[in-house]
Amino acid sequence: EFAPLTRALLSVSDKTGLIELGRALAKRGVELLSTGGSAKALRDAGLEVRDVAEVTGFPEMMDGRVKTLHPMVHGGLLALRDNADHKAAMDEHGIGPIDLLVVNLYPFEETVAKGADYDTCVENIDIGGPAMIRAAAKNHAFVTVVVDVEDYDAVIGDLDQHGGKTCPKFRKKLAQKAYARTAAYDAAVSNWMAGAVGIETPKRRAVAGTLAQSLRYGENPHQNAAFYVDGSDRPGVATATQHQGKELSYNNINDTDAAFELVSEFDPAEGPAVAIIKHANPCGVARGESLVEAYKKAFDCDRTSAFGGIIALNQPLDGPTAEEISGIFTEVVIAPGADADAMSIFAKKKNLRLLTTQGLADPGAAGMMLKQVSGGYLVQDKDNGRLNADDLRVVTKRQPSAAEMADMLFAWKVAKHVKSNAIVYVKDGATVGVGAGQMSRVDSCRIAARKAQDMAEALGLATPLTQGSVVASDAFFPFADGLLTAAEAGATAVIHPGGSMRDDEVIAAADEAGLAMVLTGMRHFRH
Ligand code: 93A
Repeated sequence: EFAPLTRALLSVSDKTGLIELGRALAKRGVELLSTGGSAKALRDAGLEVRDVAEVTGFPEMMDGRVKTLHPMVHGGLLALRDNADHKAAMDEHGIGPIDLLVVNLYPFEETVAKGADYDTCVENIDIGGPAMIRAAAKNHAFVTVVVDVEDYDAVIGDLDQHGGKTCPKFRKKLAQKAYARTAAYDAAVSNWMAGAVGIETPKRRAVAGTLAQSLRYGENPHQNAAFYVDGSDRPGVATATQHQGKELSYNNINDTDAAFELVSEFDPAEGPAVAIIKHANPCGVARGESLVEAYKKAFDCDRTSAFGGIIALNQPLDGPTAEEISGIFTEVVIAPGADADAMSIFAKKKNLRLLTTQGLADPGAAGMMLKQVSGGYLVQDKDNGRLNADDLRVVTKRQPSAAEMADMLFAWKVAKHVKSNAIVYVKDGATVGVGAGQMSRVDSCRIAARKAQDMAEALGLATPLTQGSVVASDAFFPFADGLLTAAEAGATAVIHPGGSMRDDEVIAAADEAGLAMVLTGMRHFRH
């Protein structure tokens, strides 16, 4: 039969709540054992404490590196209380049981985060703490282990509920949490060391997450979900400040990320740009003379889809743009800042979430992407490929005009952020048709052109905006059909990677249709 708690060992770096816990335990007749600083804190509060050094018969030594690593401690934690041999060993060596272990570890993660030097980080690797935690957790049939200040109250509550014992289910839960803590701690140490010895492995990134937010649900309400952050301080959805509106959902975070990464492709020095995202795909991206003009142009690409969208700006939100955005229902706006006018306009829109960042994302920065498949993970570098006009090869008889070239580079940047097969029509620095996520490229060409046609009707235009546009394709045209569809829609220039077996056929078709075509030699699949 499991006996009431008799002895607790408290050894904590974070002394929050320690005195209260010590008092509550002492009041319930539990003897307190403790290490240097923890013992002092308890004693200063007037509590009776036994030093671990007295129990082990060894002083804490080597700057505290060896304080609890001793059979008098580990025997007390690991002994099976219902095993005759274990009992005999305890009697023979005078080992007393330790029924409750309360430890929080040397603040290794905080020390690294503070930018401490190498030796200081090493000195903050806790050895004795994890050893005790793992021992107590292994022996959860008899021992209660606490690694989180947040659990102190629950332990006292449990003791009271069970007449001075803890409940087996609760001990098991705490043991699991204890192993999660030591695993995360060791992961933090190995990540830091990987950095220190210059290893930048996918695995290193994959284990580097900490829970930032428990989400209400995932992509759908029956899916549980959470948001983990990797500790990076780069501008983005993970580090943005939310000024108003309810918590972001799983889909909001995904879409906001897509919007912000896309708009960050557009250097603010070259003027304002706006991206509107729905279901992780852009339904409008534009540059403008002003931010509000850029927004209007982006909105006019596909007004239907923009409803309930997520908007990203490459410049701080201003009053006129905020006013214009307020005209329809929008889920989230993310921008590198917002002025007072904009803030007061948005304040009236309680449901609209406004997020501000410290600058834009760096589209050229290295990063990792992680995707789960059944039975494993796919890990790859982030697609940070970028082009300059000099990388392009014109393959048609007709050279593109300067205006076509500018629009093609714009379309190419957008296509990188559209789910494959991606087709993007652009005119005068604004998308005018986006075809996303189709299994055949020609369908993406058709859908994008059809949507442009629909918008022309809605806006009362004589011809769709694809007339005189350019078109970008995220991968090569395997046949001439997609290209011819684009030409029919009125595109005059085409940008794509090239590299198809039928490039010659595709180029000949372009020449015949009088199109200008440039090859990038780089592909931007995105799935
Ligand atoms: O340096 S250690 O790895 N060696 C040990 O034997 C040991 N035992 C407990 N660190 C050790 N601890 C850690 O000391 C605990 O995990 C806790 O974080 C800290 C509490 O020290 P103090 O009570 O002196 O403030």
